[in-house]
Amino acid sequence: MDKKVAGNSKNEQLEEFRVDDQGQAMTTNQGLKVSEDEFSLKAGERGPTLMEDFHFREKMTHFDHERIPERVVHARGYAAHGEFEVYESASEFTKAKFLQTPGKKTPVFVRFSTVAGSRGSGELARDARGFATKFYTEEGNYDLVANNIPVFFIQDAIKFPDLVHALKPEPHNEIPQAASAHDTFWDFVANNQESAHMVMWTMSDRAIPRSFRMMEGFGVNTFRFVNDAGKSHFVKFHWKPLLGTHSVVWDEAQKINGKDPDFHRRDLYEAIENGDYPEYEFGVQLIAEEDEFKYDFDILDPTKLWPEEEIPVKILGKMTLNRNVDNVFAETEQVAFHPGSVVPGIDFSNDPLLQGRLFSYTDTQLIRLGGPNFHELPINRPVCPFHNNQRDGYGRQSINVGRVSYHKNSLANNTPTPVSEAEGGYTHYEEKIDARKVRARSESFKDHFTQATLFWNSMSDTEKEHIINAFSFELGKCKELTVRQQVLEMFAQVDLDLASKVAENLGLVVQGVSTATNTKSSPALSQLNTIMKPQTRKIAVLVGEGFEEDLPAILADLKAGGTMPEIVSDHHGSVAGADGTLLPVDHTFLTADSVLFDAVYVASSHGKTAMFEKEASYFIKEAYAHFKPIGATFSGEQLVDNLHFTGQAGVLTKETGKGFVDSFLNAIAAHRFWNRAV
Ligand code: HDE
Repeated sequence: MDKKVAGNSKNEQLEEFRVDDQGQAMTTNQGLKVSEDEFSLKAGERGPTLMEDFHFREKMTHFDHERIPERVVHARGYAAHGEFEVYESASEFTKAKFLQTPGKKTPVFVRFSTVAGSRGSGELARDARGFATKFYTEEGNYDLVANNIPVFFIQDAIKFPDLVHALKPEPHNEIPQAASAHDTFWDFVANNQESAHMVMWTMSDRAIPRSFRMMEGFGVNTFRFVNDAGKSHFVKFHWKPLLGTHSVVWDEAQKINGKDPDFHRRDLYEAIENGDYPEYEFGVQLIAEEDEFKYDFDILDPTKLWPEEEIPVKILGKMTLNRNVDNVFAETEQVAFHPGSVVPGIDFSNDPLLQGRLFSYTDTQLIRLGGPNFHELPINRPVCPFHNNQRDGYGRQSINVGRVSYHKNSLANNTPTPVSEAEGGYTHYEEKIDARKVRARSESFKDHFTQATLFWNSMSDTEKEHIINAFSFELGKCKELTVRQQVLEMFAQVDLDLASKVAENLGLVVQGVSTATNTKSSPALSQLNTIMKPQTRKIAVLVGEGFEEDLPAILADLKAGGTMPEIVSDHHGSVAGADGTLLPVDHTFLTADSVLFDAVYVASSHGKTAMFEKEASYFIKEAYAHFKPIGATFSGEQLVDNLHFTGQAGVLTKETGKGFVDSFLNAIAAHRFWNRAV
């Protein structure tokens, strides 16, 4: 896509800061042309380097200072630009200008992330994912700093440092990286039981997404919408991906981390470069102020979700990500999100997690981005003008002219001046508060298990099995028996069957009595009920020399169905069909792996080398073990038959032509076939 597209105010603003070095003479940062960049200035060819070599000093000093601290959480992330378009006016509930007019577009920047790992960690960690969106609105930046899980581990922000210390690699040996499968995390869980609900989610398939393009986003905290008349609603924010919500399986996730630790960013980057722009609908759940106490959970408690069956998600618009960044450091790394960046019509609730978040983000950015002027970085600048009396500090870019930098004043006619609400001035919602100052948790926050059980009840049998396996893996990695036992006792309060099955895998028994009684479920929570489509799915097409002449037409039909067939063979270059047609090879068995694809299409049983059959069989076996659709035609059927997979769910042989393509596309849309006999 043309980076210089007009009509997107953020993109036009960024254009002012883009620098293209290509074709230019090399200079120092002072603009001095450089005559030599490979040799430092020396006293004689074999002599010592001289202090006066300002070019060497400048180049090395800059390099020495190239790194900034990574984010204390959400360090590993990837971002893209896009736009948000309104479907339906939200004026009944909020006066936020960017949500008023159907068809109105607002530029956005979205950063996805894992939470626990360092900047260079594998992207398929079992973890929550960040999903942070900056809307560059005409009233200032609005940040929706969301996750792909709708609840959180803790109820009060003061516990966040404890949670993160427990989750991060253990301090005495810095192990394990980007993983919750260790003693301190589970010790925290067992001793801070408000985490029960979120842990159910992080042990579920939600924590190993197939793609950033296939994840839901949730604002987690309860916010407020306020309309023009001053009426307030409590609101929870949602993103719903138009490709549906899908995950990989745990064995696959671990292997992807080795084969391609950049799997998620590569997927996002390539989809955008291919024009397959990721899309997410934006929705809100609303509760009128007067209904605050109508529910059997506290709507300010961030460990609780609002069941969508009870409080439906109202879809207001759609976000499309359509442009990759030019420079990952300048944009993705330097972007600074803050849940406190709001616009008129959006306000906060008293959710104690949110209240603490409102402090933490700017604070952490002050150290990460080196001072108070990070709002001036191109990626963080609002697209509307900004004026105040804040001055100076590291890296200041604006040259504020004039001598007045205080309010009130007469020398500048008392400007810049605050403006009234009617003129767009932000006013805080005048919530009435009559309370005692206390350090306490509300009684209404004390039920930690009912919704954890709701989540469990809502899972399909397959999803339940994955959760049992996830707990068994994670606790199996804990060294301390007491930690394992405490966690078992805790999750027996969610569901005894769950805890007993995990206990069995660990060679332990649940000792206490389960008090779990909730029998409710929420179908919206199961990923089996999501959107299923084949679009943008990657197919590994295993092809050897002498392939059948119908193959190119089948591949064209698969592409027309929106999938991405890629040729895998035993050598690079191209493979020749029986009629002499050449197909360029995208990958060999050495560079590709079944875990990097959604489906396998076996079009040949042999290749140039004897290794073809062995390598192809391994490829198919692994895809089968991960429940992926497998299609086979021509001699490829034989390979699948040799493995005794013919006739199994999601294994398509014995079909040809258009019939094969249609069935295969349907199978790919189904994502996985959980009901395989072996
Ligand atoms: Fe964050 N969180 N968080 N968080 N969070 C940060 O800010 C924090 C929470 C989320 O791509 C930090 O700039 C506290 C919930 C995302 O740049 C930090 C608490 C949700 C990102 C911070 C929470 C989030 C962050 C670290 C509990 C989902 C990455 C770097 C009270 C709604 C944004 C930074 C990006 C980042 C604090 C809990 C989402 C330390 C204190 C709940 C997506 O300020």
